[in-house]
This record gives sequence, structure tokens and C-alpha cells, in this order.
Amino acid sequence: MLPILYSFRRCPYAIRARMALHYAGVQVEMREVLLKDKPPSMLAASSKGTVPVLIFPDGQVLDESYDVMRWALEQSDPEHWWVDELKTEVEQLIQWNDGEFKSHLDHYKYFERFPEHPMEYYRSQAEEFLMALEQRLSIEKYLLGKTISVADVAIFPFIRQFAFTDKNWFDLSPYSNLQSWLTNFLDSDLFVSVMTKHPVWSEPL
Ligand SMILES: N[C@@H](CCC(=O)N[C@@H](CS)C(=O)NCC(=O)O)C(=O)O
Repeated sequence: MLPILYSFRRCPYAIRARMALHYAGVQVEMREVLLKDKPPSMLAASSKGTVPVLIFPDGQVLDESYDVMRWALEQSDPEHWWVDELKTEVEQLIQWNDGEFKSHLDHYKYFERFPEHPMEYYRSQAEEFLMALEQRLSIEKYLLGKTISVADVAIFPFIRQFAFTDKNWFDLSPYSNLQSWLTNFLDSDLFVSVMTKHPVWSEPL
């Protein structure tokens, strides 16, 4: 019996969880869902109604992507993505990403829904985070040093989403280190493998 992962292919939270699970060599039963039509068994396990949700054969549930990542790395972490001494810094960065930056990103991506300001306004608010990442990446190859850490993987799917909102703008932006960092992840075998398409799972009758 494998753990079950409810996921949505393009969701940045689900992408970070799938990347950590794949990296750790954890096999799961993948259940691709439609966010508009969530399976009752997923909602029974986690009433929050967000993906990813990981359910273990003993019934234990993880319904926060960062918890899924941490659990995966506890199983296996061959390249040391987890460094105990960096925990606070990692969590501060992820909190900034998942909180303020994600909100600016959503406003930028769906600016038509927020007519109070033009799209450029939301984008420039999001850029505060980009600048902080660019600054870090101008010193070291990865966000927290010379090697990849859990922070890079947790944040990458959101920068991908930002970049593809207007790829032309992003490619011409001054964030050259961030551009290379993003390309590196987009081209990685790890990312490509977790983006395999799965048919939508439907609840057996
Ligand atoms: N804090 C959660 C957030 C997960 C989340 O918001 N996922 C989105 C999809 S990207 C979702 O499921 N939204 C519910 C919906 O759209 O109905 C986590 O880290 O796992």
C-alpha cells in the first residue's frame, strides 16, 4: 500500500511537494484532481480542500506542502537539501513567499479581478521579493548557499508562475541571476519528471 497524493499538476504547492517526494524516492499513488470538482475522499481526509494532500496507509494526513517536503526529506535526503542550522532562515523565506509574495503574484496574474490598480502596480509589489532573491543569487548559486536547499525547491514553482505571467517581461528584467536559477530548475530532470501528465482521478462508484 502506497501513500496517496492528491495533487493538481500546475499548482505550485503541489509541485514543490511532488519534487521533494520524487527526490526522496518516495513512491505514491498519484491522484490528479480538478480544483473545481474535488473528490469526496480528499475532502474527508482534509476539509481544507487544498492540494497537496498526502494520506498514509495508517490514515495519517499531511495537508500542508511544506510538511510534505519535510516528511519526504526525513525519509531520504541524498543531496542535503535540509540543513538544521538554516531552518529559521528557510522558514522566513518560505513564509515571505507563501504570504506576501503569493498575494502580489495572484494580483499580478489576475489583475483584471483587482481593478483598483493597474497590473504594473501589483508586479512592482511582487518585485520586492524578486530583488531579495536576486541579491542572494548574486552571491551564491542557490538561495542559501552553494548547494540546493529546501528553500530553492519550495520557492521555485512560484517564481515559475511569476515568470510565465509575462515571460517576455521577465526575460528582459534585470534579474539575471534569478533567470538562470529558474532556467536551471525548469530544465532539471526532477522538475520534468514531476510534470508528467496524469489523467484526472475519479472516485470509484
Ligand atoms: N498552504 C497550503 C496551500 C495549498 C493551496 O492553496 N493550493 C491551492 C492550489 S495551488 C488549492 O488547493 N486551492 C484550493 C482551490 O482552488 O479550491 C499548502 O502549502 O499546501
